[in-house]
Amino acid sequence: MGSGKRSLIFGIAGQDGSYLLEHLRSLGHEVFGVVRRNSVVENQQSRIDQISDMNNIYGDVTDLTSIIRAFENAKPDYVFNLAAQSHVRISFDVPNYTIETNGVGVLNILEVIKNYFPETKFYQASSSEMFGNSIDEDLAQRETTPMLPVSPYGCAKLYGYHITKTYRNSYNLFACNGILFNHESERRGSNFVTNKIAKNAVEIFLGRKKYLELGNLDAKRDWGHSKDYVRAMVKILNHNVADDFVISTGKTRSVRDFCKVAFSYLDLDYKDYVKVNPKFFRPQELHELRGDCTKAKTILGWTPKISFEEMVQEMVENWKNLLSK
Ligand code: F7E
Repeated sequence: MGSGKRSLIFGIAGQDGSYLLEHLRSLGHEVFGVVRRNSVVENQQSRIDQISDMNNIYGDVTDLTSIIRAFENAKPDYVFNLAAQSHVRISFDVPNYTIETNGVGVLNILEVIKNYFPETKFYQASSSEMFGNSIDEDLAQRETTPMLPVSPYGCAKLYGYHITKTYRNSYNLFACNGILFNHESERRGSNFVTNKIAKNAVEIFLGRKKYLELGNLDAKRDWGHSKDYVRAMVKILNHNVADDFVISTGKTRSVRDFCKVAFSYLDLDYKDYVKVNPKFFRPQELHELRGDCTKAKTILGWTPKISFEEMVQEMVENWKNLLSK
């Protein structure tokens, strides 16, 4: 049974976009998506091929006319902006592009909402990377923690965060930020550390590789599952007031810890295979993240359901299935 609601997702072909599409469908929404053109057509929609329909259009958040076209096509009640240059290290290589997409892209969507679709509810994918190395006394980050980003990615996301709040307060729009900590799954790109570890561990297990090269093994992140986090996005827009929420697990683990768990599923000791290569260091590192999502738990009734161990196992199993074919 349809809910009569219409949702538009910018970035529908990404990890979160694909899970959000499935979740919104399960809630009875009609879902529309914007995908970016990719020279390898198979890469364009690989995550949503199985679930895709005719409701996707080509577009880009840096291309205002394509945004307007997407809105006219979808006539959305809800808009989710998940479109981004999402790799923090690569943002040092393509800073202008990152700012244009992750910063100005948000403004472009907000301008369309303000001028033509002011009743539309808007979700902005903000990020824990905005905190940089700023940390509260209890070593956690929450909605009130000062934001001092340490990467072009973090700076661009901080602009997107503030412009969303500014448009909410200036024009009375229902515009919200989800401040999401790292979230992974088997659909995660394999140049992010979690899926890089999972993939390489399986390649080593299958005898196709001898070792895995990583950067900073002591960096700590608060890793949750993308499936849990897309549920939070919808809850944020279903709340009766527009607001900003941290979404996290509250637990922090190092890259080394991730290696330990992933390799152990294959009965391997990561210490025998993992090497540090400074090539993967960042010009500036964000050392530790641990999110306090008390506000989301209390106000939205959201809690993460998938454990860290289940998530790592899923990622390793996925590569085992793919690579042993
Ligand atoms: O790095 C360290 C690296 O690239 C995690 C994005 O979704 O979450 C993500 O950003 C940590 C960093 O994610 C390698 O230095 C070590 O400390 O998986 P990552 P990220 O940079 O935390 C935030 C919340 C977002 O919003 C972003 O869009 O792992 N690390 N060795 C490595 N990282 C990579 N990628 N590759 C390595 O070889």
